[in-house]
Amino acid sequence: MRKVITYGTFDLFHIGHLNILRRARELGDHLTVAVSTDEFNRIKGKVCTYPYEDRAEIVRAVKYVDEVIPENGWEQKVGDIKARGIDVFVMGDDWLGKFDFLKEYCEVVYLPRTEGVSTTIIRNRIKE
Ligand code: C2G
Repeated sequence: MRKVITYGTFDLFHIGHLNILRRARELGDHLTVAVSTDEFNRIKGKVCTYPYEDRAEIVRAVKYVDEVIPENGWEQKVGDIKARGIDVFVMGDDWLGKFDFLKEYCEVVYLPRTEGVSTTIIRNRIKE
């Protein structure tokens, strides 16, 4: 079984999130998604609209997702990849190159972001 993992906040779930999860799952047979906790988002400097429990539950309900785990910090990726026998690490290409150090442990794939949508754009549109 070819196992894929990806990481993210997934706040105000939108088509860009769905696209990356679908494409990540298509790279293997099993997709684990590590959803950033509220505490880790504070470290990332992100203020979320939805709390972790809601963001994780929404991602868990996506048919491309087989497993959701919490992302508590920057440093857990190597451990996750080893512990879970991950074959492919996937991120959107806004992270291009940032996780190449993981190539020692698994394949690293950066997928094109979905243009024109982001949590920030959605939040600003709601404010208008
Ligand atoms: N994404 C995308 N297209 C968009 C918006 C987001 O493909 N229009 C992708 C991002 O590239 C990322 C995933 O969706 O791979 C989740 O995006 P965010 O929730 O913004 O996650 P981020 O804050 O980038 O957290 O350790 C890694 C971090 O947790 C990544």
